[in-house]
Amino acid sequence: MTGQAKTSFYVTTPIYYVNDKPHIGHAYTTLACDVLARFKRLDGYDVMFLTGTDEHGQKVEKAAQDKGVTPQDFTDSVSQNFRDLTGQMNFSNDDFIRTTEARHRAACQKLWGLLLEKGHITLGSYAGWYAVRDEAFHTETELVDGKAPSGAPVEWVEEPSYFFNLSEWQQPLLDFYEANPGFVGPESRFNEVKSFVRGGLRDLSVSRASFSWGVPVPGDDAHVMYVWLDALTNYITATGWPTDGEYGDAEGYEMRWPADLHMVGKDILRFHAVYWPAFLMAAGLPLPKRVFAHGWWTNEGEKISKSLGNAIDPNDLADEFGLDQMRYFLMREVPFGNDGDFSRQAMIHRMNSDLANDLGNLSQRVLSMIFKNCDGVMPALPAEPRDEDAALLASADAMLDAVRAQIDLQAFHEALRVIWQVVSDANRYVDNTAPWGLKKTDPPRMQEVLAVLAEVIRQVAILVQPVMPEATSKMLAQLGVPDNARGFDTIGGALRLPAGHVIDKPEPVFPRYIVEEA
Ligand code: ME8
Repeated sequence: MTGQAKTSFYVTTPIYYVNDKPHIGHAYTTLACDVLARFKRLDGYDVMFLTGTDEHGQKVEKAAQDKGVTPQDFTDSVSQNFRDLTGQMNFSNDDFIRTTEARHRAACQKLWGLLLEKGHITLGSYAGWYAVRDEAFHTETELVDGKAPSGAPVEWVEEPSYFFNLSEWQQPLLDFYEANPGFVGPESRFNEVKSFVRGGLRDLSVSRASFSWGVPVPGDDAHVMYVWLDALTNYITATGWPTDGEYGDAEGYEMRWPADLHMVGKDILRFHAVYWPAFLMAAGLPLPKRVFAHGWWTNEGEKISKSLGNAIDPNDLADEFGLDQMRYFLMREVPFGNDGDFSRQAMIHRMNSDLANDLGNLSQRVLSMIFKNCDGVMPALPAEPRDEDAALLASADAMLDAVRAQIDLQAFHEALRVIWQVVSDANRYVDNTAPWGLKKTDPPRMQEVLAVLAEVIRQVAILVQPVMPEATSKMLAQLGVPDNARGFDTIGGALRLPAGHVIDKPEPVFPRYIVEEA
C-alpha cells in the first residue's frame, strides 16, 4: 500500500448468551465471520471483526440462580469459555465485547436517552406472554400449542414497562428495504422479514421491572433495559460510540460505523432486520449495510438441544479430525444460508476426498517431484506456454475474482467449489502431462509442467488461507512463499512464483482419516 487509507470492513457475530457452553452452532457463526475477516484482510481491507457475549436478562439471571452464584461471577466464568473458544478455533477477532462492560452500559444509556428525547419511548404497562429462552414477548395469537413459535415455553408477565413506538416505523422500514435490496441475505429470508413488517408492527416493550440483571434505565432505577435493546447496541458500542462519552472514539466510530455485515443465525433475524434498524432510525443513527441469516445445524438428523444432550463440542471435532479440516467441512458441506446436518460420515468424506486426495496429493506429488527430480530447486515457468499450460494458468488466474464475488454474497461453499474446480483441473493436467514419465523422456518439459503446477498450488493455497490458515501456511512455506507475499495482490495473474529457490523435503499436510474396521 502506498500510504493510501485502506477501506474499512466491519463484521460482527451475534453476542452469545452465557447460559450455556459454546457448541458447534456458535462456532459456525463465528467461523463464517472469521473467514470473511481473514479474506478481507488479505484483500487489502482494514478489518474489524467483533464477537462477544450477551450477559444480561432473565435467562442469565435464572441460570446463575440455578448454580447458586451471583450473575456477575456466573457470567465471568461462562463468558471466558466463549473467549477461550476464539483461541481454540483460531478465530482472528479484533475485539471481544461483554455487555457487562462499562463502555457498553454507557452506550446503551446514551441510546436510551436519544430515543426518549426524540419521543420514541413512553412509560406504560405490559401484560402478555414472555419466552425467557428467547427473551421475546408474544401475544396470545402468536402462541402455538401454548408455546412460543420457536417452541420455547412462555410465562405470563404483567408489569410497568417502557414502550418503543415500533408501530410507527413500519413504513420507514419498508421504504428502507425497498431502497436497499441487498440489506438481508438470503433473499428468501428477506422476503419473510418484509412480509412480517407488512403485517403490521406493535409497539415493543423495552424495559423489565420484575428483575434487576440488566442495564438500568437512565432516571428510573425500577427498570432495566430489555435485553435485546441492550444486546443489539453492542455493535455500535464497540466502534467507540458515543463519541463524546468517557469511552468515545470518534475516529473508530467514523471509520467502522455503519457495520458492513451482521452475521446471525436465522433464529434471530427479526431482531436484527426489524428491531435494530428501527431503533437506529429512531435515534437518528446510520443503519448497518447488510444482515445475513445462516441456517441451522442438526446432529445426525436430530435438533441440537440441551435436553437431548447432543450438543457437539467444537473442540472434540477439532481434536478428532483436525481444526482446519473441521473449518473446511463447515464452510464447504452446506450451502451457506441453508440448514445442515452434521454427520461423521460426511466429515470423513470431505476430509479424505477433498483434502487428502484432491488438494493434499496434488501438493505432495508436485513438491516431491521438485524435491527429487529437480534437486529441490523450484523450476521456471515455460517461456512459451503450451495450450494446456496456458489453460490451467488462466483458470487459476480467474479464481480471485470469482471467489471474491461469492464471498461478497456470503456463499462460502461456492467460493470453495470454484477453488476446488481448479484443483481438479490441476489434477487432470498432472494425469495428462504425466511429469513422472517426462523425467526420462523430456526433463526440460518436466520442469515446465512442475512449475505450472507449483504456481497453481500457490494461488490455491493463498486463496484458501481464510478457511484453513494453518494448513495453507505450511503449504506456502513448503513452496517457499514468504509471509509478506501471501496477500491477494500477489495472485490473479499479478505475480508468479519465482524460480530458483531451494525447497525442503515436503511433508504431507492433509492426513487421511482411517476408519477403524469394526
Ligand atoms: O440469540 N446451528 O444468543 P445465542 C447454527 N444473545 N447456528 C446456531 C445453532 C445451530 N444449531 N445454535 C446456535 C442469542 N447458533 C442472543 C444474540 S445478538 C445482539 C444477541 C448460533 O447464544 C446462531 O448464530 O442463543 C444463532 O443465531 C446464535 O448462535 C444464537 O446464540
